[in-house]
Amino acid sequence: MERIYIGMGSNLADPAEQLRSAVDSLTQLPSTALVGVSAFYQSDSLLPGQPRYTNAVAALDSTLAPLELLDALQSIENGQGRERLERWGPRTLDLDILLFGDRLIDEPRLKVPHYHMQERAFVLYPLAELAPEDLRLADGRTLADLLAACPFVGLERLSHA
Ligand code: PH2
Ligand code: MG
Ligand code: MG
Repeated sequence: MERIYIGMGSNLADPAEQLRSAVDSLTQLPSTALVGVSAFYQSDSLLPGQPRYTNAVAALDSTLAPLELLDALQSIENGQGRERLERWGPRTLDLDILLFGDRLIDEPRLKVPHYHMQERAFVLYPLAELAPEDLRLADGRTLADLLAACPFVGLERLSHA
């Protein structure tokens, strides 16, 4: 059993509803328990000219293998109308494996920890609602270190429901 953190994001077709529906699907995953979901946060897209994103983080305990979980997450994305037209295009649903226990994964389909999560406020602040501040990332920095280096700027915390 490993603790897994999933970054969730949407900037199309009622983003908060997309995230709620994704959480529902996470509860249906085999060999997996949903441990918690952060509040939802809104922020501007990293790419200008796109609608604002709604983001959240979910914590799972699972015995699935990383690529099994990735397949399951991609099928949830696809089930919610995700179209892969361009890298970083607007999307109905993005489910990213941020952390998978303390594993370092470097495979063509899956890199963990998720790239750039260390400096993204829309990942770190929701993650901090679920994970201990002494959680250590691969480079030795703790979540508390990363938060201290990442101002809470441009984020709007929404209520949960
Ligand atoms: N995801 C992207 C690109 N830009 N911006 C915000 N605010 N939130 C995201 O999740 C996000 C983004 C590609 O995955
Ligand atoms: Mg993403
Ligand atoms: Mg993604």
